[in-house]
Amino acid sequence: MQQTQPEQHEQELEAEFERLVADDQRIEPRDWMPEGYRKTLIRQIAQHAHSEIIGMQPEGNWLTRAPSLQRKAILLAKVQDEAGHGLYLYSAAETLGVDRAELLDKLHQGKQKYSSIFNYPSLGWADMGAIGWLVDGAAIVNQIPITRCSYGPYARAMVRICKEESFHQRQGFDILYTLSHGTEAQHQMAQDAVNRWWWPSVMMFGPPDDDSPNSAQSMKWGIKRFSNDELRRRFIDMTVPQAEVLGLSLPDPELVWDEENERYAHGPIDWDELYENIKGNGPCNAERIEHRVRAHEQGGWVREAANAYAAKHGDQAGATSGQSQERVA
Ligand code: BYC
Repeated sequence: MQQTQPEQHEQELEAEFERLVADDQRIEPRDWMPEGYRKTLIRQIAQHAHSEIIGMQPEGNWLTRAPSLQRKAILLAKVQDEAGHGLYLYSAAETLGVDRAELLDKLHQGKQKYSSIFNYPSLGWADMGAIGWLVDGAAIVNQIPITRCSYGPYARAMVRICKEESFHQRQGFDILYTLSHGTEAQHQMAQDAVNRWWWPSVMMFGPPDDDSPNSAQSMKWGIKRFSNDELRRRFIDMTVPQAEVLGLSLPDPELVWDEENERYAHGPIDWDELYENIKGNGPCNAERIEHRVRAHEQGGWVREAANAYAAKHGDQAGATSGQSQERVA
């Protein structure tokens, strides 16, 4: 059967897309892309952006209770970085033709996800150390490969984000090191926080490979470069020696060096805990969304003022653009 001209054109565009991906070049916003690729990116980038802004909550909880002015200033800078990461990522998602206001509505209505890790409570100051060391440590392992993602705006956003995450991880390590080498009570605080954040951090990488419906296609498209299990393994291998330097143990008696495979073997992961969390039944899911919706409503006047200012000054990138009614997330 003979092809119509539009069909032939579509095939050429698809071949060009596949060539760019195979050559490890970047797809840019105006390039043709398959609809599934666009949807997958919007899903992942939106979840990533939501994780950054929801991730401000467990630490925001401790800003007023930091033990010194210096610790407070550092934590404040870290939480502000996270807001910034959210903004880069919402901007990256907007290059795919969605509106950030629509993404935020989906987050608020529970129609889009954010990382499971932020549904755990931060119960003490040492949790700031454990979040920095383990959660940001896991984030770095997951995000460095995304600097090579096939979609240009996402990959470029990740370069700066990863640099900032390194500082975040380092500050967490420093908090834990100080506590671990302080009084016996401080050492116990650090150990307790690590005990509570270890398994959730291991789970952050997502379900095991044989239960990860999106991985195969995302890897073919160069959105993901490594599987969930591979990144999890790298995180564990990187973290165990750091725990030794901290003088803290990890809560897994089966964590031993496996000589033959040159990696750490670990105990069983409680996948039911992850699936329940993702379904909305983790310890803090409801609290996180309630807080987020309240903050959004209370910030409404800021968005109105920014839009009014942009309209007054004829700023095409502001409220006057049909693209986004809401420039301030
Ligand atoms: N939590 O097929 P799979 C940060 C979902 S923030 C919740 O493997 P995929 C920081 C998954 O979405 C860093 N949901 O999916 C901020 C999928 O559901 P849908 C956050 C999860 O996408 C502040 C389903 O399970 N990082 O560092 O191929 C302070 C099946 O999974 C989770 C990112 O967002 C989870 N843990 O792989 C401190 C990184 N895992 O969408 C630190 C970017 C899986 O089909 N994202 N699900 O309904 C990714 O790399 C990938 O999306 C994932 C999942 C590896 C997370």
